[in-house]
Amino acid sequence: MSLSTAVSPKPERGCLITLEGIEGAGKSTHIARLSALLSSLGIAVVTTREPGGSPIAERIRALLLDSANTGMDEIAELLLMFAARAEHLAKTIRPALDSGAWVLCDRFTDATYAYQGGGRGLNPERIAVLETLVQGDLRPDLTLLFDLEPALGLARARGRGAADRFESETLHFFDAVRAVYLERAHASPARYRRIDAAAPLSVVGEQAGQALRDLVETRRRDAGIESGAGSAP
Ligand code: Z5A
Repeated sequence: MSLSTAVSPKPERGCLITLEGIEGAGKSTHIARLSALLSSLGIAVVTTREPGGSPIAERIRALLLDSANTGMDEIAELLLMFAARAEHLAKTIRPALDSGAWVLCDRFTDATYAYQGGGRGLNPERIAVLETLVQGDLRPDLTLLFDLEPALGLARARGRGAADRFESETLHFFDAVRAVYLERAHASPARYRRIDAAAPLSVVGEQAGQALRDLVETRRRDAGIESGAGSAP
């Protein structure tokens, strides 16, 4: 018996899709609907978030968001973001992608460039070093950028109650965060889809859904699979 007949083929790696944007842009609202959309197309999906997404990473998240930790050193904050990400990748994201599932992640490394780079003013080259250390060559296949005026996003988010350590930042901080997101999207248009997050919920949902359908279509075409619900890419 030849070995090849006994081994099932390795599943094609899933896609990593990240949702980015400032506070209150609508990422958490839309992630569940996007997951349902992918499932309806016959794709296994894992939804997750950063910082967090695995037991140790969630404990690091609690440290990072705790408003009692005001004044945390900026490099410590950067390293904690990547420590959480290393755990998240090892325990959740890579196993899911390797099994062929698609991963929908509420924030990823673009948030580090935007918040620690733009907001805190850290050098993006330092962030890039950590990105390579922690991720190797893994990058998102698609990033949905929910773009919004910070004043509107903060008004939405602050309507929810007590602010965490990031929500307590100034409008100036969030302007800098948004500027980096927009620069990055402009620099790599093939990876990003900018979505006008000030539009009504249904319009935002339709734009985000279309971006995912386009990616599914591309993957199926590349794999030589006829398009249509029910057939995994
Ligand atoms: N952070 C970082 O600094 N560096 C990093 O590398 C990473 C993260 C990964 C995580 O906090 C913090 O960590 C984050 C950046 C930092 N802090 N900030 N700022 P989080 O996960 O708790 O916070 P978030 O990601 O910003 O979640 P959010 O505030 O909940 O935002 P959202 O998920 O985009 O918004 P939402 O919850 O879907 O919507 C907010 C409200 O607006 C809600 O009532 C919706 O019904 C409403 N909404 C949403 N869309 C619309 C539209 N289109 N019309 C009307 N109303 C709407």
